[in-house]
Amino acid sequence: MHGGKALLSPSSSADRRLSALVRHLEGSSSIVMGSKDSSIAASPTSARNSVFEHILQASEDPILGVTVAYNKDPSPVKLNLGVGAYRTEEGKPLVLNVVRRAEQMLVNDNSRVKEYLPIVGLADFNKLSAKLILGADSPAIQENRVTTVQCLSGTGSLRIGAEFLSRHYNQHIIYIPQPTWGNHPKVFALSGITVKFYRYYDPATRGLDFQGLLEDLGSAPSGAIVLLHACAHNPTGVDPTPQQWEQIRQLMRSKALLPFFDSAYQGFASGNLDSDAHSVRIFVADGGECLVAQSYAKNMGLYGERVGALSIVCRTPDVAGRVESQLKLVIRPMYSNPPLHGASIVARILKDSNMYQEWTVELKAMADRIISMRQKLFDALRNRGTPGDWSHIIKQIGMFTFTGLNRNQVSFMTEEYHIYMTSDGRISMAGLSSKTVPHLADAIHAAVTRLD
Ligand code: KET
Repeated sequence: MHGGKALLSPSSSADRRLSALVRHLEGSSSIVMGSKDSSIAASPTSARNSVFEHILQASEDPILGVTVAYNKDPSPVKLNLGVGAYRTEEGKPLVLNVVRRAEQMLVNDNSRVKEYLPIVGLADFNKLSAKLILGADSPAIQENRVTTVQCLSGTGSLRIGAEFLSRHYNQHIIYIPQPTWGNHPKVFALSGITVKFYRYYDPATRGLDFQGLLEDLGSAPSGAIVLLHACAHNPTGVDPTPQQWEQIRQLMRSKALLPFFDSAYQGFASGNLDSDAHSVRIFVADGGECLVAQSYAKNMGLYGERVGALSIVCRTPDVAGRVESQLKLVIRPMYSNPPLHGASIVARILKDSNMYQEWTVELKAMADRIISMRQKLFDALRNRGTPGDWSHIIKQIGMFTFTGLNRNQVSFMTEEYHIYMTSDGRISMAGLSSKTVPHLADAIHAAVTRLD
């Protein structure tokens, strides 16, 4: 979308975008938007040299690249614990029954057409998504202070929110947790927002560095944006307690810090959709403003359908209306309007109380299977007498275990045991099954006994 330099100097990216816009408005726009060196784009093709000759090979994405490496490995025992994608006990991807049923209904409904959706997406889907995360009785919804737009899953929702803030919010600094999902810094930096970190995880206790968090947010400039994982923090699996959330809320509100929630795992932490929305709801209950990016990739297993929503909770309906009008201007030149199919599935399920009920049961079953994998892996390591305290495996929450294994141990496990995971030592518990636990436990045991 913009030049690769943006990561290093977001302000120059914003400058470039502004000057491209000025040139465009002056009617002299002949350059490629975002290109720093227009001579490259303008150079004539010749028989021998590619106009792309100067382009360097980029490295694979730290998470999705793990799947690329896994796919190339011919070993029959290979195991992909990289990307956060749910697998059954048989190691197979899962399409929820309720999703299949909703799809059947959509296919059989001859009144359905394939017209474009509005720029903001499917109205029912938006309304029901806000209700799902904010609660059916949310005063903000009742007072019409929430604007929700359908976006391309969680990532697209974050990206639209970031772009909106970059254009219309006065403070261009975001604080994100250290560590966080690897795509967060890129999404915000490419939107022209300066990325800073706040302390979150303490490797010594394998728990929350709450003091560090409070200190860092306490010294953030007034009005700064703060990214918060709504639940099931990725990659650490460590969430604040309700009391700690309350302290975070008070601190943030006292400093007018703007909360931007990333909710990619609602229902996956506790198995309960309402409990997993607790953090977001306390921030909305105080009447203040916030942004929420929702993803249905994990909790409805709709990964490839790219279904998500961005909600912006505002002080008044009037502000919400104007915010929505500007969100449309962000979305229209990016992808015009979002896809119909996935949002229609979600809307069907959320609208019908039987289907909703069926979904919560299937969701709970996924969450429970992950929890049972935690216990199995913990027991397997204890039975092997693997050195170290592995209790964090059962204490952590959500899809991932942040094992504490280092980069060398991870490469050893990949080379010797064909186990694929991200280099920070994160494993997707959702990719594990009773059959593969012993293989993983053998690999961890060998890694920690042979390598420091
Ligand atoms: N936020 C968080 C915290 C997150 O872990 C993911 C995905 C997303 C947003 C985006 O999901 P989307 O598919 O755009 O709705 N995380 C997994 C997949 C990925 O990296 O894309 C992962 O961490 O493995």
